Amino acid sequence: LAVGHLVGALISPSASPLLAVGGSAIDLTPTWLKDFAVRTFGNYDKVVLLSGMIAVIAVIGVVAGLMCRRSRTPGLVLIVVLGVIAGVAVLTRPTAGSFDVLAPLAALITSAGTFAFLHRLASSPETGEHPETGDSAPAGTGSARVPRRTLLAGSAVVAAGAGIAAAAGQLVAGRSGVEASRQAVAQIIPAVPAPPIPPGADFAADGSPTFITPNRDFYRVDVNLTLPRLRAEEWRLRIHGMVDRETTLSFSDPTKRTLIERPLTMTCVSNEIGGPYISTANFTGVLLADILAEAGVQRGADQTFTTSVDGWTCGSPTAALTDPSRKAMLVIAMNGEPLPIEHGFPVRMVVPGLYGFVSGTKWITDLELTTFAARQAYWLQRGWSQRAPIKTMSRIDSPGPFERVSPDTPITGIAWAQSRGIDKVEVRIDHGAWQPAELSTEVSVDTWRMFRLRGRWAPGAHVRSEERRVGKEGRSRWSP
Ligand SMILES: Nc1nc2c(c(=O)[nH]1)N[C@H]1C(S)=C(S)[C@@H](COP(=O)(O)O)O[C@H]1N2
Ligand SMILES: [Mo]
Repeated sequence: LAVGHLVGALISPSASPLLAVGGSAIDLTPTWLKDFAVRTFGNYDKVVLLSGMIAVIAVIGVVAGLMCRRSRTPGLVLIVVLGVIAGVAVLTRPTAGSFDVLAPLAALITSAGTFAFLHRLASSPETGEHPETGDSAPAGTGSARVPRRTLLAGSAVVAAGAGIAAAAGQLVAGRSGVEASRQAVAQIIPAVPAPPIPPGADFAADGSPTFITPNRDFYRVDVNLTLPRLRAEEWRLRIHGMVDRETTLSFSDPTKRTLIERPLTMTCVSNEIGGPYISTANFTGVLLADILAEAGVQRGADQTFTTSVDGWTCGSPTAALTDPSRKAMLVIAMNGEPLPIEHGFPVRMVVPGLYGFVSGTKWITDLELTTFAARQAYWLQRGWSQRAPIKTMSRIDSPGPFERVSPDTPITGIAWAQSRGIDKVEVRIDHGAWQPAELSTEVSVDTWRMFRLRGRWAPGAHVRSEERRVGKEGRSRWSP
């Protein structure tokens, strides 16, 4: 596995057998299981998946070892079976190239060779285990101890070799030049900068989030076990399908256009009540409405189907991208710096008012005008909605669950209804009367709004509930 990972790192991020099998597992996971994993492990879901895979392979290895006391055939068969699974996983990744197969092949050959070598050491007549009978030689006899030591030494050398290969693989993968390419991007200065965030835009001193989320704290959701490696100078965006003029953009293209910067709140549909998958940043980019107008969208192209460099796909309603008041963007910078790699470097899409899975394509490389009838994107194939406008929601941030606070601690939180805006938030304690909360200064209808309720609370345990009301949309309520 380690050798396969190293060879894979030299070829492409998805060629590593371990990562390819993990990626396929993510794509094949039924939605209920994926929801369970996100709910239970949160941002650690990928670590849990990879650790689980390694644990399963270790158990298979132990079982195989026990089966090979008499003959090495079961072990070799198992290696070939695992090798074929890895080969199939690698070759069926959406971005697989023909060289990718070298990684699982290297893993298979190395595994077979290593296994044969260790099996010979283990079954040489002087070792403790006798291959014919499986009996142990009497402990402490000189003839048994020395070869057993040889076997242990052989295993240690193999383990060390694997460790070095795995570490080298990680090192090579990390040195792909993407961070260097990101550092080399000249400072991105928007022609139309975002207005300064007004005082009173958050209640951070009383426990709400800060209005702008620093990049390192911005929530991250994607199906990637490894980050794609796409350098700015290699980036191309092909615009095609139901358009009058096909075009291909390169990275110098957006930087030459009028760059606008604006604060937007992004949200993930997988965010649970009280959950963390919501953040706000100042995004800099170009308006998709302009780019699509240049390409000339043909009548009937109701879906804009975008693909990222690793093959993930996304279907957005074209009307939301061409509507100039919506201000959907191709984004190249976030909070004043080039997009962080995990947030889509070099270019991503952001559309206010739509959940990320139908609008937020990171590492975008292909944009096709088509119809909803013609193509189904990644999450639609897995049972999620075709059109996914962000719903009105809220979250109480402070006091936290089971927190002990003084009786006059303010209750603070956030409410959001991107593209419509928040008019009012009401809070109630236990099952008392609804009380209107104070709202933070509104920055735009596309960003979250903070609320705060001051008062003096009676000692003891309380439950909190809140109500949001947004324009014409009416009320919705729950008790988190
Ligand atoms: N290439 C790619 N883009 C993607 C995704 C993905 O899995 N792959 N996930 C989407 C989802 S579900 C969300 S909510 C947003 C999250 O963007 P962020 O990680 O920058 O917060 O990215 C979207 N873009
Ligand atoms: Mo999402």
